[in-house]
Amino acid sequence: MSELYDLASAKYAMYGVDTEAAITALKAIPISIHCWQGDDVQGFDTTGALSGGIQATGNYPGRARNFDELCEDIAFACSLMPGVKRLNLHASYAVKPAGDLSDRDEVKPEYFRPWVDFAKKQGLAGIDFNPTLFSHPMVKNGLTLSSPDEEVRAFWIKHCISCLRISEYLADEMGTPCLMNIWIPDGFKDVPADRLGPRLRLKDSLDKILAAGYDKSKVSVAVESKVFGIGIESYTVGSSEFYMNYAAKNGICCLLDNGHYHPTEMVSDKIPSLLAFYDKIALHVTRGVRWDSDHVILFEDEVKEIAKEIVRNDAIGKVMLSIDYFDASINRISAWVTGQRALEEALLYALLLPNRDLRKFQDEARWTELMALQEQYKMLPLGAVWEEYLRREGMPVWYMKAIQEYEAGVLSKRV
Ligand code: RNT
Ligand code: ZN
Repeated sequence: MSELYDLASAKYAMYGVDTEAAITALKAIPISIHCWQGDDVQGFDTTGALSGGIQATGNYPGRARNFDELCEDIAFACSLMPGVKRLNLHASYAVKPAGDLSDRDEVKPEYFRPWVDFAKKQGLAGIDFNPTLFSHPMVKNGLTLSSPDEEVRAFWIKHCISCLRISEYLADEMGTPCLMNIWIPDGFKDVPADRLGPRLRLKDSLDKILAAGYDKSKVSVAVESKVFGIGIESYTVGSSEFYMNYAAKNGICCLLDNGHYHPTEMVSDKIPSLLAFYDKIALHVTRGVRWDSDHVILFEDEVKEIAKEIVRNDAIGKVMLSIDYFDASINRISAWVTGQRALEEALLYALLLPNRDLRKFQDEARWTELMALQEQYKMLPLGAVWEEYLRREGMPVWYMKAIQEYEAGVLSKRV
């Protein structure tokens, strides 16, 4: 143990906070690592551009172009990310046998066996899954599950049901439940003539997907709302109100992506609202800069607030955490690591807060002390505890040297 850590520990102890307990708790919080940061959300089943109102910008060299390269990159990134890690996959990352021309509606569990083998070999704690309802020719006029075209709806319903089977398979194989999250890009660029019709069709499609049945002890189904996307500015079918009501009435989960709300709307404030009603909630942690830009997460205020709401409400086991961003303008592995570490840092920050005292100040209306203590606390030696945590996880504090070596030895050869 370093001298610096000992001093930090003593300092936190003055506030009644145990740094050892915080490190132990942090180490056990699973974070699902999104596979799509490694290849700019390309996937393996289409060659076309990314669509659906989401965009990865930049052309930094070294993008993973296939399963082997993506696995190599994820494994390396994981070697620099502390804590318990899960893997978050999209259906578009199916590994099909050569010559298999089946479409997304026929996606099968066996296509994910190579991922299961990889995850087990890497010691990942589980796999989460997402049907992929974008970047595909069956997204017609920008619509999927809410399309007025019955054939389009049927295709995507079948896709989602196939994904339920894959999610069950992943849960069986990994021995931990799988979160299956549905996000659709459906919406309109300009003022719609009918706002209700698409939502009723989406509701009906979701009903049909859930009616297919799935093992609830193995799979949690979540729906991810959004306010708008690029090219889909005026109306989004899967809005926050729509999905919150749908999830509440149908016993499924809400997934909150903190890039998916108006800029002054805070996901940190939504977490306790949902905790009052739901056993479980899911998060996509990202960083929106002026819009849902999916920048790399940094150790910033809103991420800290999100972490605080999870920790101080004893909701660590109730909130399923995934990271979700895609930056193609910098080294993609560094992007993964910086973002995952920022979320871990925020969780550590939250775990080290004197939450009992702060709550007492609030309950006793001691606003002056509440403000002063919250501010003073920001100056405590968090970095020393963070470095000790990394040391115990066997990871370097400054990881750029490893990234640069990997870039020279592996990424730069991908031409
Ligand atoms: C899009 C959503 C969605 C995607 C991934 C690829 O705005 O955030 O979660 O980022 O599914
Ligand atoms: Zn998301």
